[in-house]
Amino acid sequence: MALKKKKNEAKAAPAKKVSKKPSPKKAKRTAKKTTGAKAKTAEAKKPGKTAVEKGYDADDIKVLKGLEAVRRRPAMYIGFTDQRGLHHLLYEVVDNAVDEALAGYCDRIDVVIHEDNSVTVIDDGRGIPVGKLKGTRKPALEVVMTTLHAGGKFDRKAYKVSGGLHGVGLSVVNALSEWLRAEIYRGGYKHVQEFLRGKRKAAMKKAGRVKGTGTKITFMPDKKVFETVSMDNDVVAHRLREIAFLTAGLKINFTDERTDTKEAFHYRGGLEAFVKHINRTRQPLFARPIYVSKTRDDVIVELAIQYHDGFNESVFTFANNINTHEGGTHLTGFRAALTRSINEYATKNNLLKNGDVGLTGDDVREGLTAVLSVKLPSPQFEGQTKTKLGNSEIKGIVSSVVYEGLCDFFEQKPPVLRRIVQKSLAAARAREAARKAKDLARRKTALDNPDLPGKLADCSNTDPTECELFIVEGNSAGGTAKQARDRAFQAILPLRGKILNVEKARADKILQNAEICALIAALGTGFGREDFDVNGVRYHKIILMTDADVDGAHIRTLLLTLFFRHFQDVITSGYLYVAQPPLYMVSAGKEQRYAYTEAELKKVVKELDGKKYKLQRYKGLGEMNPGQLWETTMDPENRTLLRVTLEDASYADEVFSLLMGGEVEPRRKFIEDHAKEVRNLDV
Ligand code: 0RA
Repeated sequence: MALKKKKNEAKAAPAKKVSKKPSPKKAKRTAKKTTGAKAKTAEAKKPGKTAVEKGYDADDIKVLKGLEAVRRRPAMYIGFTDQRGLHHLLYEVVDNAVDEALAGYCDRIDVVIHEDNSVTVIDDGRGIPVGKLKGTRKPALEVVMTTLHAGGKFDRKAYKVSGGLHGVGLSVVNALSEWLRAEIYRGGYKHVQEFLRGKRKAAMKKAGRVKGTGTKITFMPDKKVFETVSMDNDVVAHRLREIAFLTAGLKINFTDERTDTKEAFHYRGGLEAFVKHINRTRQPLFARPIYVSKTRDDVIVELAIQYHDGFNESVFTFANNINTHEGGTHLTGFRAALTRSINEYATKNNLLKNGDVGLTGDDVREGLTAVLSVKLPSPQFEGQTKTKLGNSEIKGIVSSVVYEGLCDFFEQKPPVLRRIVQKSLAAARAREAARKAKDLARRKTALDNPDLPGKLADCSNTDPTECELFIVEGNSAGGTAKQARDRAFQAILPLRGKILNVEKARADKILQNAEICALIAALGTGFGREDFDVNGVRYHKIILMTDADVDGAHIRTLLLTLFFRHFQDVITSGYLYVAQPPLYMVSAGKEQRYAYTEAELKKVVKELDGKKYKLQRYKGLGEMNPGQLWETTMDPENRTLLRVTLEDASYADEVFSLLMGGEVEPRRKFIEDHAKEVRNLDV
């Protein structure tokens, strides 16, 4: 789960960081950067030789201006200049190689992160064209690498990615790289060209004869642009595995020379293998996933589904290989078709009794694992993180393709249909029983009780937009937090020990858990399909504040899973945060400094050069006194909060089901793979 934390750090935009010592320096650095960029522009405009005199033509000037814009406003092209943006550079190159695979010309991609953080992507596709491009005096390679949106000249892609951050083009990768080297194998020759910050270093050269075709691109992300140039092994591996699942047969080899690790992703079964992979910790109801695939109106629809003996729904959707975490029209179409086809075939086969009123969407999705992938000509991405598919025509297309596919399948495999219907009926009965129990128990449960739980130390302000709720692990840290807080707008809810494993529980059982009931009452949102309403939320900042040790990480994962499963709108509304308590305090004489990461600790120690210092490792929040906790973690002026995205939470959910699932082997492997990070957390 250290992995989770790293991801978070990369993902969320920090709120204010004021007190951290390096920030004035950082500010200076940024200032320098800006003036630096300005100076350069000024230089280019300096009187003297004009661009034309120097041998540039109008096209060259356009090129320089285009890439200069990318360097000046990188976020406009890649979204962020933190680790997320960094990863986008790699994904852009990989996506281009995947396009070759989708066109049927490439079946292998090698990705290597080198020790100096530069990255190489090699594919065995056709190779970027190297001939002179019509209307220019340059090889196509150079145009592709130095011109914004040059892709249009080739129009290799049937399924363009627009609106999102993908598909920005190789020239953006080039512009944001300190250096880039392209090697093209094509027409019997190796061709090489190098670039510096988006500008060609020299003309493309032939460098010997070769057999076969392909492209090799090595780039060094620019330290002047990115906050960090070190890619996260886990995040990259996760994405490459996803791409391999989505592109059946494609071999992706991933080498990280920094850690001397290699992974190979190759799935002949594509989406079927993806679904089996997700269910690897669970007991499936039938061995082989149901698979549907069809192209209609230029839209490719692909779906694999398998039920398991648990209660959760795990549906992953993709549009043009982009993970649509926020769902969209393809998901809506799929859900409608699933409910309709199961109900129809259940009725047709007399599987519903007279008294049964029909299965609801919730009933047919209990214990469902599915992956839905669509490819469409011009996707529109919406939503907070631009991961929601908006094209309205897709709903009907997916719905009809899936409906027909499932009907065909049920026609051929009645035993599988029967098992699904049995499972859905069990879900329907449990839901009905829970509803009755709830009606009976109304007023008795914390759920409907307007009284706030006794453990909650509420704030005096009642305007949700100004209020914060800290969910704190353990009574002792809870006590410190209560003393530390600003009671006007900060509320504290201490949770005792481990909360319930929601992976294994239905709603009725969840409501018997005192900790969760206290949380529901404090949130004010209600709970469950009919009662939950994010508009009732009493705090617009809900902050998970857990210890920086294994237990703390575990509880955070559990809470993220709970929110992901049962309070999802709290996440999509942007109300859920993770607090960032410091890992270390370094005291030298009267001076006290905090370090929030291992890297920061190194820096602080270096800056104290020679001075005697004392190092304290905070294992738990309880080790800080109220003043320290306020100053480092709770004071809005000084703290760093990480906003949780749906992607973070769904990742936590995945990690969690792995850790809590019944299967021992995948769990053992996971713990082994991450043993080092876990140890780091618990020194
Ligand atoms: C433009 C046109 C063609 C291929 C490519 C670009 C291409 C780009 C990348 C980036 C990484 N690997 C790549 N492989 C190919 C089509 C070439 C043709 O028609 O022969």
